[in-house]
Amino acid sequence: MENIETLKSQTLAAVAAAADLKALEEIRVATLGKKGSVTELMKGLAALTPEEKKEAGKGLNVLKTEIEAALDARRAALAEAELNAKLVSEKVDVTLPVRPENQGRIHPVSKIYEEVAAIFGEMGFEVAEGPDIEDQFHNFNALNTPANHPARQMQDTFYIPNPESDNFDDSYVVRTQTSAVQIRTMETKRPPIRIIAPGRTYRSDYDATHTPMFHQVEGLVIDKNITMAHLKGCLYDFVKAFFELDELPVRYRPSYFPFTEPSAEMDIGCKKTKTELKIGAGNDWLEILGCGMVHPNVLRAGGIDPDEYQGFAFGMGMDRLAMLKYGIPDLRTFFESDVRWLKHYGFVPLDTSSMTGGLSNNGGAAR
Ligand code: 2NL
Repeated sequence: MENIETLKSQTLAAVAAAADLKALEEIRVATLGKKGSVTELMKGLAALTPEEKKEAGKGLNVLKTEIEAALDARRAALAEAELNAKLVSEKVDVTLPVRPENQGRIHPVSKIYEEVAAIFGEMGFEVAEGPDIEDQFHNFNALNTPANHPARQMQDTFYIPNPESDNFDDSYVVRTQTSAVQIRTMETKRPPIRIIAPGRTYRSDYDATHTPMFHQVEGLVIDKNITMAHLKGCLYDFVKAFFELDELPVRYRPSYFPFTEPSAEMDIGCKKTKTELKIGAGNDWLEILGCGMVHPNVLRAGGIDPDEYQGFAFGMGMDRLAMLKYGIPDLRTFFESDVRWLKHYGFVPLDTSSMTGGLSNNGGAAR
């Protein structure tokens, strides 16, 4: 027993003094290992009488348990100390100003989102958002796009199976346009309605001007006595504010969308040369958006009486707006997450877009 007490105090002192995990492991091997001191003592039990064996064995078991517990506790304490040392050595002072070379950039599409929201916000529009995954009613049927319509074709639309139904009509879609957001607004709010719906949209297409995920902004105005003149005035003000030009020729061409009647496409004036596209006065035209008067069937689907209310709507691609405004040639590069690209085309985070404080702030050092 003398032996055991001495061994115990020596071992526990050594454990307490161990400076690292390696030292702890050496103590474990020296006491509890195959040839360790405690193990040797246990082997010695064989030579004792049954009475002696019982008592000494119990003492050794207690000793073994105590040493194991001390080792575990010291191991945990060392691990915590190691973590604390790491936290101190890797401390970051978040109040320090960002080094210019490390500063992040706002993606051009986010910038366009802010600019579009600032312009329409000034005109009294609210921003509405909705889910990326839609049912076919909100994405198609409610938009006067019936089941056999070409716009629904499998090659353009990404369908998502409905786990609760084998009927194809019940499958979901990743929205092909943001119009469903406006349908949902009509279902829940009474006119006057004045909203824009910016967000991600999806179509199965991929080349220099098409990516399977892209960004759209649609707009919807519904009130009594809304006419095409309101549409034209609103969109004219928008394009002038967006391209930051006092003079910008525009024209409307007749078009077709299932959800508007009549429908039109709006072009803005520009000058195209072999190497450059300059927006403003010139001999050429550039298509910028689609628009029209909301089809009575669409108003009805949203629970609005077309005999009492009329509306106009429009839709445009925000990625395309970014390409045109900031001269970015290939849409695919938008979504490659290349930091060099983002450094070149991105925007300084604190330069917010506003109609009074500057829309694009692109005169600064890094745009
Ligand atoms: C385009 C054309 C357009 C709309 C979108 C719309 C939404 C509702 C009702 C009526 Cl809820 N219309 N949206 C209308 C005309 C054109 O988008 O070229 N987009 C990229």
